[in-house]
Amino acid sequence: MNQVRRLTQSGECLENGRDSDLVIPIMGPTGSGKSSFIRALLNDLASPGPEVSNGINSCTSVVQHYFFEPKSKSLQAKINGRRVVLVDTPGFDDTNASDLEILRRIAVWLTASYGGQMKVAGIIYIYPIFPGRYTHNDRTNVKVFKKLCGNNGIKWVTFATSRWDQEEAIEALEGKGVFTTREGQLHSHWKDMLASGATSGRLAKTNSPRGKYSAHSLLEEVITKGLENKAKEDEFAGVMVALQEQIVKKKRNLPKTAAARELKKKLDVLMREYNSLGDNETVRQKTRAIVGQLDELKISLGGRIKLFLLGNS
Ligand SMILES: Nc1nc2c(ncn2[C@@H]2O[C@H](COP(=O)(O)OP(=O)(O)OP(=O)(O)O)[C@@H](O)[C@H]2O)c(=O)[nH]1
Ligand SMILES: [Mg+2]
Repeated sequence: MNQVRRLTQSGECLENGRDSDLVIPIMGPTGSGKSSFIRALLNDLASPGPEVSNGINSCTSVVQHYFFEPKSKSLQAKINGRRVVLVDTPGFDDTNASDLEILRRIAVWLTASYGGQMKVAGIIYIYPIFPGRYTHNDRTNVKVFKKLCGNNGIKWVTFATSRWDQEEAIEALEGKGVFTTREGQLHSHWKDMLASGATSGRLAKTNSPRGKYSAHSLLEEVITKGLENKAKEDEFAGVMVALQEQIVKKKRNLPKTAAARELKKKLDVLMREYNSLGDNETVRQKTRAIVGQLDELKISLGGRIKLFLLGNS
């Protein structure tokens, strides 16, 4: 638990968790719509929701949980008095915090809440269907996410694409079926996880429980799937994600977890990219930030590269 205690110094966690809680972390890149999804669920219940930003900078900086009490009778019947805990997370590629810091904040919440015994009922990964390209960074972020979940966690994952409310407007400009085509392309990027039991869904920015791609129906699907993954008949199983299990049960330090090792690979590639851009102040700043993270992850860099990067500072 030392690792957990050390981690909690830099982050939030949920105190007084109940075994019966249905915990659902919401993950995905910065700006993908994680906080908007939670707001859409909470707004019509007049609860204070997470902050959402339409600026260019990342918005959510700490992991924060919200309790959701469904109005829908069918969902109420399914959860049968349990609390639904939605966990908003900051996305990788954040404007203000490094990927390693983001991973640390997520690890803190997952390991420190529920005395390290927390089991999630589902994990939602939100990615915007439009605009933008599926970049190398997007691919590596999903790889880190996959390692964070671990093999056991994959069947609890739902990939949700956001921004489906823009489909009609964009089709008018770019032709019929453009969103469906993009969705198919995303599914092919996620095919391994989809083949291993992850599912997918669509989201639109709406507060209406009856909206076409409503946050409510997606959440209901996720909870239904989570409750169906039973340990024994009539017993909710839940899953401990790999990141949590490796820190709590296997007592690994964060840098030794599979997710952090995957993150190292991403940083290595970024480092090579910046190195090839030549020597200027922006490149030096970016590479210094990456070197800091790699150092923390105990990557041994060739002395020559380090000298090249830091020698000019
Ligand atoms: N049209 C449309 N806009 C959306 C949708 N989801 C999110 N947005 C907008 O996208 C922007 C970013 O949304 P956020 O919910 O703050 O994204 P986030 O994933 O929480 O971002 P970080 O907190 O920075 O990690 C805001 O302007 C939202 O209004 C959607 O489904 N449709
Ligand atoms: Mg947010």
